[in-house]
Amino acid sequence: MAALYFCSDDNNGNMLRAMQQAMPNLDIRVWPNTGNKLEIDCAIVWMPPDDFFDGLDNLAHVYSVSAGVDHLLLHPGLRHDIPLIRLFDAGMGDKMANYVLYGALHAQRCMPELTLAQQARNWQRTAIPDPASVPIGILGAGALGQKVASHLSLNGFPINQWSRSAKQTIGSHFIGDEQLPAFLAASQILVCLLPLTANTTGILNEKLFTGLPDGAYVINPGRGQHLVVDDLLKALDSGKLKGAMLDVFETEPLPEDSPLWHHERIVITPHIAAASTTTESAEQVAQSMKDVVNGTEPRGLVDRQRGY
Ligand code: NDP
Ligand code: OXD
Repeated sequence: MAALYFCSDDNNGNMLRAMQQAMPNLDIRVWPNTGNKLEIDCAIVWMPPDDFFDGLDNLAHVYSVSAGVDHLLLHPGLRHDIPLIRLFDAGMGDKMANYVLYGALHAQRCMPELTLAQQARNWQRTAIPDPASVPIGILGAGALGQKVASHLSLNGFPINQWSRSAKQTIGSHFIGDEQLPAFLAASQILVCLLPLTANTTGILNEKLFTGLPDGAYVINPGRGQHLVVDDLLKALDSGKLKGAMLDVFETEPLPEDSPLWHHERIVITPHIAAASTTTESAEQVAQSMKDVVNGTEPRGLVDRQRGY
């Protein structure tokens, strides 16, 4: 048994070392040094290149060093019958909670307006609303959505959460397309923590923005393809939305000529909302491998039908 490893942003090798420490008896090969490809029966990856899976004819499992698996579901070289196992929180929850809190405070403290006032040297004393009067709607109530909800709630914001299925959440919970309009109408700040699937691609669009209260603020650390950029720009320019904070983009790095870079009401971060912790990631991969060997379903097994 051998594993083939590739993590696109593991520049200092910390993730690889954590994997080696957590699985000292596993033969971990680092792409492109594959050795005999037929000995490889699993892959540990984040954003593998298009030819990564070529010739891995005995590949049986893929472990994604990420929460989102869209990069694998859409990978041109990965067979559709190979089970995918993803990370579940793995240190991302706390970081994501702080990222979203930062964006929420930016909106609640009227920073989009105050930043413009500063540029105009305008001493614009603005009445700051209490967090209790700024409800936040979170699209997604999974591993990250729930962590974010608790953190925002502890900071005084009322919470709405939206998901596909019923579950116990903090604040008010809305389910499915039928309850989406009520959820949106009640959300002054909207956070997207959905996985990218056929159903969620382009969900942050003109129709959805229209359903939000006037002057709402959008935070997207989900995936770039959730957002229809032109619709966002129109909603910002018309004043329907007062601002947005974006961490993820359809093309990353965000191209230099993107209009998003220069928009005065948009805060951009380069997909750094929540990196997973190396030790927790490696321990989860090791545990999932044990589960597979023991015939137990690993916690992060992806349901390919659902797309997450
Ligand atoms: P989970 O799979 O744990 O949660 C996903 C949530 O979305 C679930 O509550 C699910 O509903 C809900 N959902 C999925 N599809 C729909 C739909 N069609 N309608 C309504 N609700 C839906 O994912 P995580 O919380 O672990 O991660 C969420 C996403 O965050 C990742 O997929 C990734 O894209 C992004 N991410 C971004 C990072 C960054 O640094 N920017 C870091 C990590 C993740 P239900 O509960 O009913 O299944
Ligand atoms: C993830 C991410 O999905 O980092 O884990 O975006």
